[in-house]
Amino acid sequence: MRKLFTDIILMAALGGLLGCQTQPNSDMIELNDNWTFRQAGKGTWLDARVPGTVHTDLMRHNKIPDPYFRMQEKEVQWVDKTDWEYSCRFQVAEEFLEFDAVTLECLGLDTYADVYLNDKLVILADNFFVGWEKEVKKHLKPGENHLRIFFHSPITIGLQALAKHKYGLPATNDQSERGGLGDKLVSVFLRKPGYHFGWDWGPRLVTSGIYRPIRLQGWNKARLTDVYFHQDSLTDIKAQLSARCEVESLVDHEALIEIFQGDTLLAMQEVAMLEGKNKFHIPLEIYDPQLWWTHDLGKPHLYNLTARLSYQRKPINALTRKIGLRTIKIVQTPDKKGSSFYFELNGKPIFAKGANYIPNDMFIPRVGPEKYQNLIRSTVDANMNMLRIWGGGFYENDIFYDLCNEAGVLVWQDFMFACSMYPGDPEFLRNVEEEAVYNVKRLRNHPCMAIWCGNNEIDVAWSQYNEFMGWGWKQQYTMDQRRVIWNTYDTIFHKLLPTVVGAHHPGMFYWPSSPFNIPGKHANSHTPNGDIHYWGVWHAEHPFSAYYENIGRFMSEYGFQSFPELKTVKTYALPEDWNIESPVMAAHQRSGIGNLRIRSYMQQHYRVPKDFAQFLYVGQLLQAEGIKMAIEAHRASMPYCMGSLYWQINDVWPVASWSGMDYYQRWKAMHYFIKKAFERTITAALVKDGKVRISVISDELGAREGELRLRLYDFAGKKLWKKDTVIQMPENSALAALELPIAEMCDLATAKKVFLQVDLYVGRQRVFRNPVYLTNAKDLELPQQVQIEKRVLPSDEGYLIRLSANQLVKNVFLDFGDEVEGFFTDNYFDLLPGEMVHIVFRPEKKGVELKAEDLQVLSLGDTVQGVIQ
Ligand code: BMA
Repeated sequence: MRKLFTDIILMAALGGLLGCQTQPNSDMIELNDNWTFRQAGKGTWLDARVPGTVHTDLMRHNKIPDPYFRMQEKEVQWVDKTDWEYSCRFQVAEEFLEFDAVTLECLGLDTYADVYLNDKLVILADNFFVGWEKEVKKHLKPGENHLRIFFHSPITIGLQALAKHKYGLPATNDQSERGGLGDKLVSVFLRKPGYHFGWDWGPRLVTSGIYRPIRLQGWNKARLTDVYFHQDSLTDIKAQLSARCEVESLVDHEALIEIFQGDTLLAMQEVAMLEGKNKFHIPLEIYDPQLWWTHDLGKPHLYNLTARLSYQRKPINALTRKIGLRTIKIVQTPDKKGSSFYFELNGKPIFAKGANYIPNDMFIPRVGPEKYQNLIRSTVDANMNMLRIWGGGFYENDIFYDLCNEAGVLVWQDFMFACSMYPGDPEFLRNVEEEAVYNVKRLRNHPCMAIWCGNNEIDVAWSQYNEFMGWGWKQQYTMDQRRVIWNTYDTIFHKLLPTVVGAHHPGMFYWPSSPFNIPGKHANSHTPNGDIHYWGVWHAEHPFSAYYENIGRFMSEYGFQSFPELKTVKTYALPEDWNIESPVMAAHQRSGIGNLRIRSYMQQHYRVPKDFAQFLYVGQLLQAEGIKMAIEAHRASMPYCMGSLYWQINDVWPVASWSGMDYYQRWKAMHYFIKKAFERTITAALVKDGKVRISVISDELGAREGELRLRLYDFAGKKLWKKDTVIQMPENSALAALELPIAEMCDLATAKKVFLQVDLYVGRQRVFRNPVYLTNAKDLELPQQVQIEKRVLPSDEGYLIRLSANQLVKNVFLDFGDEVEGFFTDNYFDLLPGEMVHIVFRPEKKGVELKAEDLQVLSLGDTVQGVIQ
């Protein structure tokens, strides 16, 4: 049995590929059909879906209720405490057994699985994050064969491991109580996604199952098992690469390896294979290289490269990879304050704009390609160039990285460790090392890969070098236990993982933890090195303006919660639950302080609506305004700060959380606000201490002259004051452009009835518009019952919506009601008096007929009637 690296391998039956022949030298039998399952040893066999999970199979047969609905999560907690069996009978033709070798490939098993082929134990799996393979020809027979997989309860395995370890280990988000385990935290002993055991945005659903495809691979003589196109050097003239090929051979023999770009032969080499595993490095060159860029800086050009293995002059198999030519590094140059921390792509410093990313579901196999496509499309649409795959989930499916490659989005990749300490027995360390090698090899060809990071927040949580910092973990242990726990941490994150990255992804930057400062010192909310997670806003109740005071070199986490919109709430809560304190709503709010925080910040900024739907809406505006301010603050501190990744872009289920898009991928107000705040050129305004401070930020790669045109209007559109200022915008820069005392524009009473329109012009073109309010939203005297002119016209993309009003309509929320699903190109925006706004609505289903009367409009002015005093 071996851990397998094949889920991006394209083992072509080379009948037609790059040459012609009659007898295929490899062939595949997919084993994803005809599966049945049952509780181990009990009950009847029911049909099962592969790839899938026990929970989703049980749901399909109505054996368990949908755990996402109301509080039904409770009712399914028994599922992870029993063993499950999956069984599949399949046919093998006599000719298939003529192959020299047949390999059984299981690309993903969740998690402790014994695989039997015709009653022979062939694989003993113990890690979710890797694939498995085994040569099984001798166990197969012509005709019917039988595959059976026994899944041990992960909880049982975890409890055994915990008992053996003698004392527990910290795992802050493991909701053991909810799983009926009291204080027994088992997640840390299992190499399985941490979030399955609960998180502060997710339920506890500890899955089992065959979560990636299974197949039999027949092959002759030899096969390529891996190819890595390592970029040795890159100039304007050429890229020098080496194709690092791994070949498994059944014979000692000569063979030929050729490298093609499309149909063009780039390199070839005769190789002498020995029986067993072989490694060959084949140099190749690509002239006039087209570089891979993030979408905001250029084109993400990809090359299709194929390595082909021939035996006795006949091609026998091939592997194809899409690669990109680019240099990526992290620049840490010492300066007066500390040292820089920024990504440099093809020699250009980039400000990383993006978000943290968690899995898209508790049940990973049911996330289809559309969900991934929509996620990456929404990333690009919102002007983001980086996503961080956070360490409590899983190393994503290939499609995620493929889409990032194509879209020009960089990936910050955590290893799968988060907010926990881990055991250090040799068996666990061996397992971690195999997992790291497997995934580094699987992901290293992707040009989107920008950094490998050891873990999420463990360095700061344990706080080895400062007794008074951290999350209070180490104080629970004896000095001996502390030494052991830290030594294990040190071994995994400072030795094992960087060694694996160095060996298998040479040149790629490794960062021990996020956040991380410098060796021997931990990150806090303003350390001048490395990255920072700033949670003072939210956890410590700092005001939003504190985003301007807690800035580091790279802000890799900060966030603020909101509820999803009512349409989404309706999928899990009945009308009688529509109160954020109801048990059902509370079950979909997993942060203990969540509701408290939302309420207290809302009281500071808005009038708190009594109406539930309006409360959800205002909550979304609150989140959007807060995170917009964070992004503006970070960008205004460029180049000191060179990255801003908010927590978190998506959700695993319908829930109140820090997400910008909910579980159904509906954009929250925040995602629309982020899209604007991440535009290449923006203005940012901070209203504080009776002044408006305006910054101009440009990510353009060239210097420009611009003009700031400021206009103060009342809510009926009457101009009260103006100022124009010419500004110089150097390339990639943030400029503190203006500081205006409010008193210079208007008196305090008027400040409640006006907005400052900040327009930035370059030449004749307006490149950014930002309406700025001089008081808190709750103090604004918003016009009531404003007449909005609405037009809804059929267009190529769906519908064109035209809106205008003669008075300000703040934070217009458009919706076509529960029956019509679709996407608005803008929403939650301020409709300024006299301005005509054009928006496109793309209905999900073609053929829906929509009219202006169908368009529902809610605005902030509508919410001030029924407020909680
Ligand atoms: C961050 C993350 C997560 C968590 C989030 C919200 O620190 O790393 O662990 O979900 O905070 O609390």
